[in-house]
Amino acid sequence: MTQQLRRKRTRIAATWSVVAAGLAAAAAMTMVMAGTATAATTLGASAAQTGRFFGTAVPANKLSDSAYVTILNREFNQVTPENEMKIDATEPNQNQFSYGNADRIVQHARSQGMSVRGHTLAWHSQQPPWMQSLSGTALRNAMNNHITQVATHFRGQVFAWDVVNEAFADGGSGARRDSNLQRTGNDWIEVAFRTADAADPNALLCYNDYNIDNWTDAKTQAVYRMVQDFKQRGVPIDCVGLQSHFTGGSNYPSNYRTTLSSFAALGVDVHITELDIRNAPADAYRNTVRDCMAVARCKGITVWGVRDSDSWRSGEAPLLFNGSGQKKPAYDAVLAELNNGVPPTTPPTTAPTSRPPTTPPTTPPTTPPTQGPGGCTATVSLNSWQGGFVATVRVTAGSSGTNGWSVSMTLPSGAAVTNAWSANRSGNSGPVTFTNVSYNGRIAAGQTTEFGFQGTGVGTGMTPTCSAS
Ligand code: G2I
Repeated sequence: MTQQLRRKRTRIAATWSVVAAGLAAAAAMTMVMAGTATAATTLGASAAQTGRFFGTAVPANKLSDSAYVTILNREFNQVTPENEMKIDATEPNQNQFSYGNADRIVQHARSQGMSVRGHTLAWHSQQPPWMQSLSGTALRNAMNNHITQVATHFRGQVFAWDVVNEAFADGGSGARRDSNLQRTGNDWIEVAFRTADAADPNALLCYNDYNIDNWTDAKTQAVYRMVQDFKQRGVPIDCVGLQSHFTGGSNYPSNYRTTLSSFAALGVDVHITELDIRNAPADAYRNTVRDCMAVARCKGITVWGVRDSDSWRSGEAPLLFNGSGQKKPAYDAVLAELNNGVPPTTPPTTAPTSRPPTTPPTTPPTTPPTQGPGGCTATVSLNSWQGGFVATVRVTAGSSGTNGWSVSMTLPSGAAVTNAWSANRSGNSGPVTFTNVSYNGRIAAGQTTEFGFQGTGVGTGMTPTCSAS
């Protein structure tokens, strides 16, 4: 890839981090300074406070299950199609592509402001029969064509791809897994990454595998060395996905955090991509989430299903909701840990730079104006993505400062506010008004404060008006 494209991706990813950190910082400030806000009450909102995602695998056929969709929409801010983006689903016949079910999941996610992880472009498993029968150059070309077509189709809608899935062998060998793809040549993985990068230079490109959770396992070490090698040689890899299926024979390892931080230290993000834990013990879930929160580049967690009855291993009841859709003890443990997190990246200058104290400060953080009202102005800046946006609103006091302020604007048709911070809100579509919270009503002459809100739809074209008291 060109350096230009490389920088582009880095910039976009960084923008997201800053937005996320701003969200986190704003939430933290609200908690600390106003003393009124409470911790977020859903998994996705809690993860978003620290710029992370909390998602789930979603199969298309569950989108018509209203009990399922209620939980999905309420709790999660990221989805991974469980099977619908796999090779057999998207290219059932060679060069005939089929995106119906994957598109349905993506559309649902976008309508809810959820991000989408793409899973997966190159894998030895779930290949359609035509691909299973190919080898050599014909297979290599087919792989590249598949990656190009699928990554292009979902460009702008998928923020991260599992480009290559499960390419290493189990056991102590540290070797590549034997497969038809591997037999096309050892460079097939890096070729897959370069091909994906050319098709979608803005998506984060991940290597994804299971049983790479225990730092001392040969398989973990082998994947680590591959990522290290890719980074050294400039192969475009941005992230490692640890599936973290602590089901079957696998358990949460006590050195899990070492694994997460070791991968992160190579300069890649870490995603926990398919988490489930046999019988869902609260402790193991708590430890897993705590480890992620402790590693700045652990950017999110995806559980492999919503309710136990949705799990590929339903017999182990490994998820956060029971078959009736009720929260299990593991849910409470996960939520508590997500609410304990610190921002993963450096917050903006107005934000606290370290873990916020748990008690509110006794003095207000801004200088009270000596007189007022003297008017105010407001400007809005946007960070947008497909299906949603974060608006940051800057309020500037006029010549005599403010004791309180109110900012009104009209949202474009189809846009709606999902949450706001550092301001009280009335309305969520069309005309909306934000007023100061207790700690940021007083602004000295010429000084500023900021609040923000997140929305679905397109947020461009909002013109805020400010009035002071
Ligand atoms: O096996 C668990 C996961 C391991 N990591 C990669 C993931 O992609 C994988 O997901 C599972 C899905 O959860 C299953 O739903 O992948 C399986 C296939 O490898 C999926 O199972 C398949 C069944 O084997 C098919 O018989 C079935 O038609 O699901 C298909 C759709 O329900």
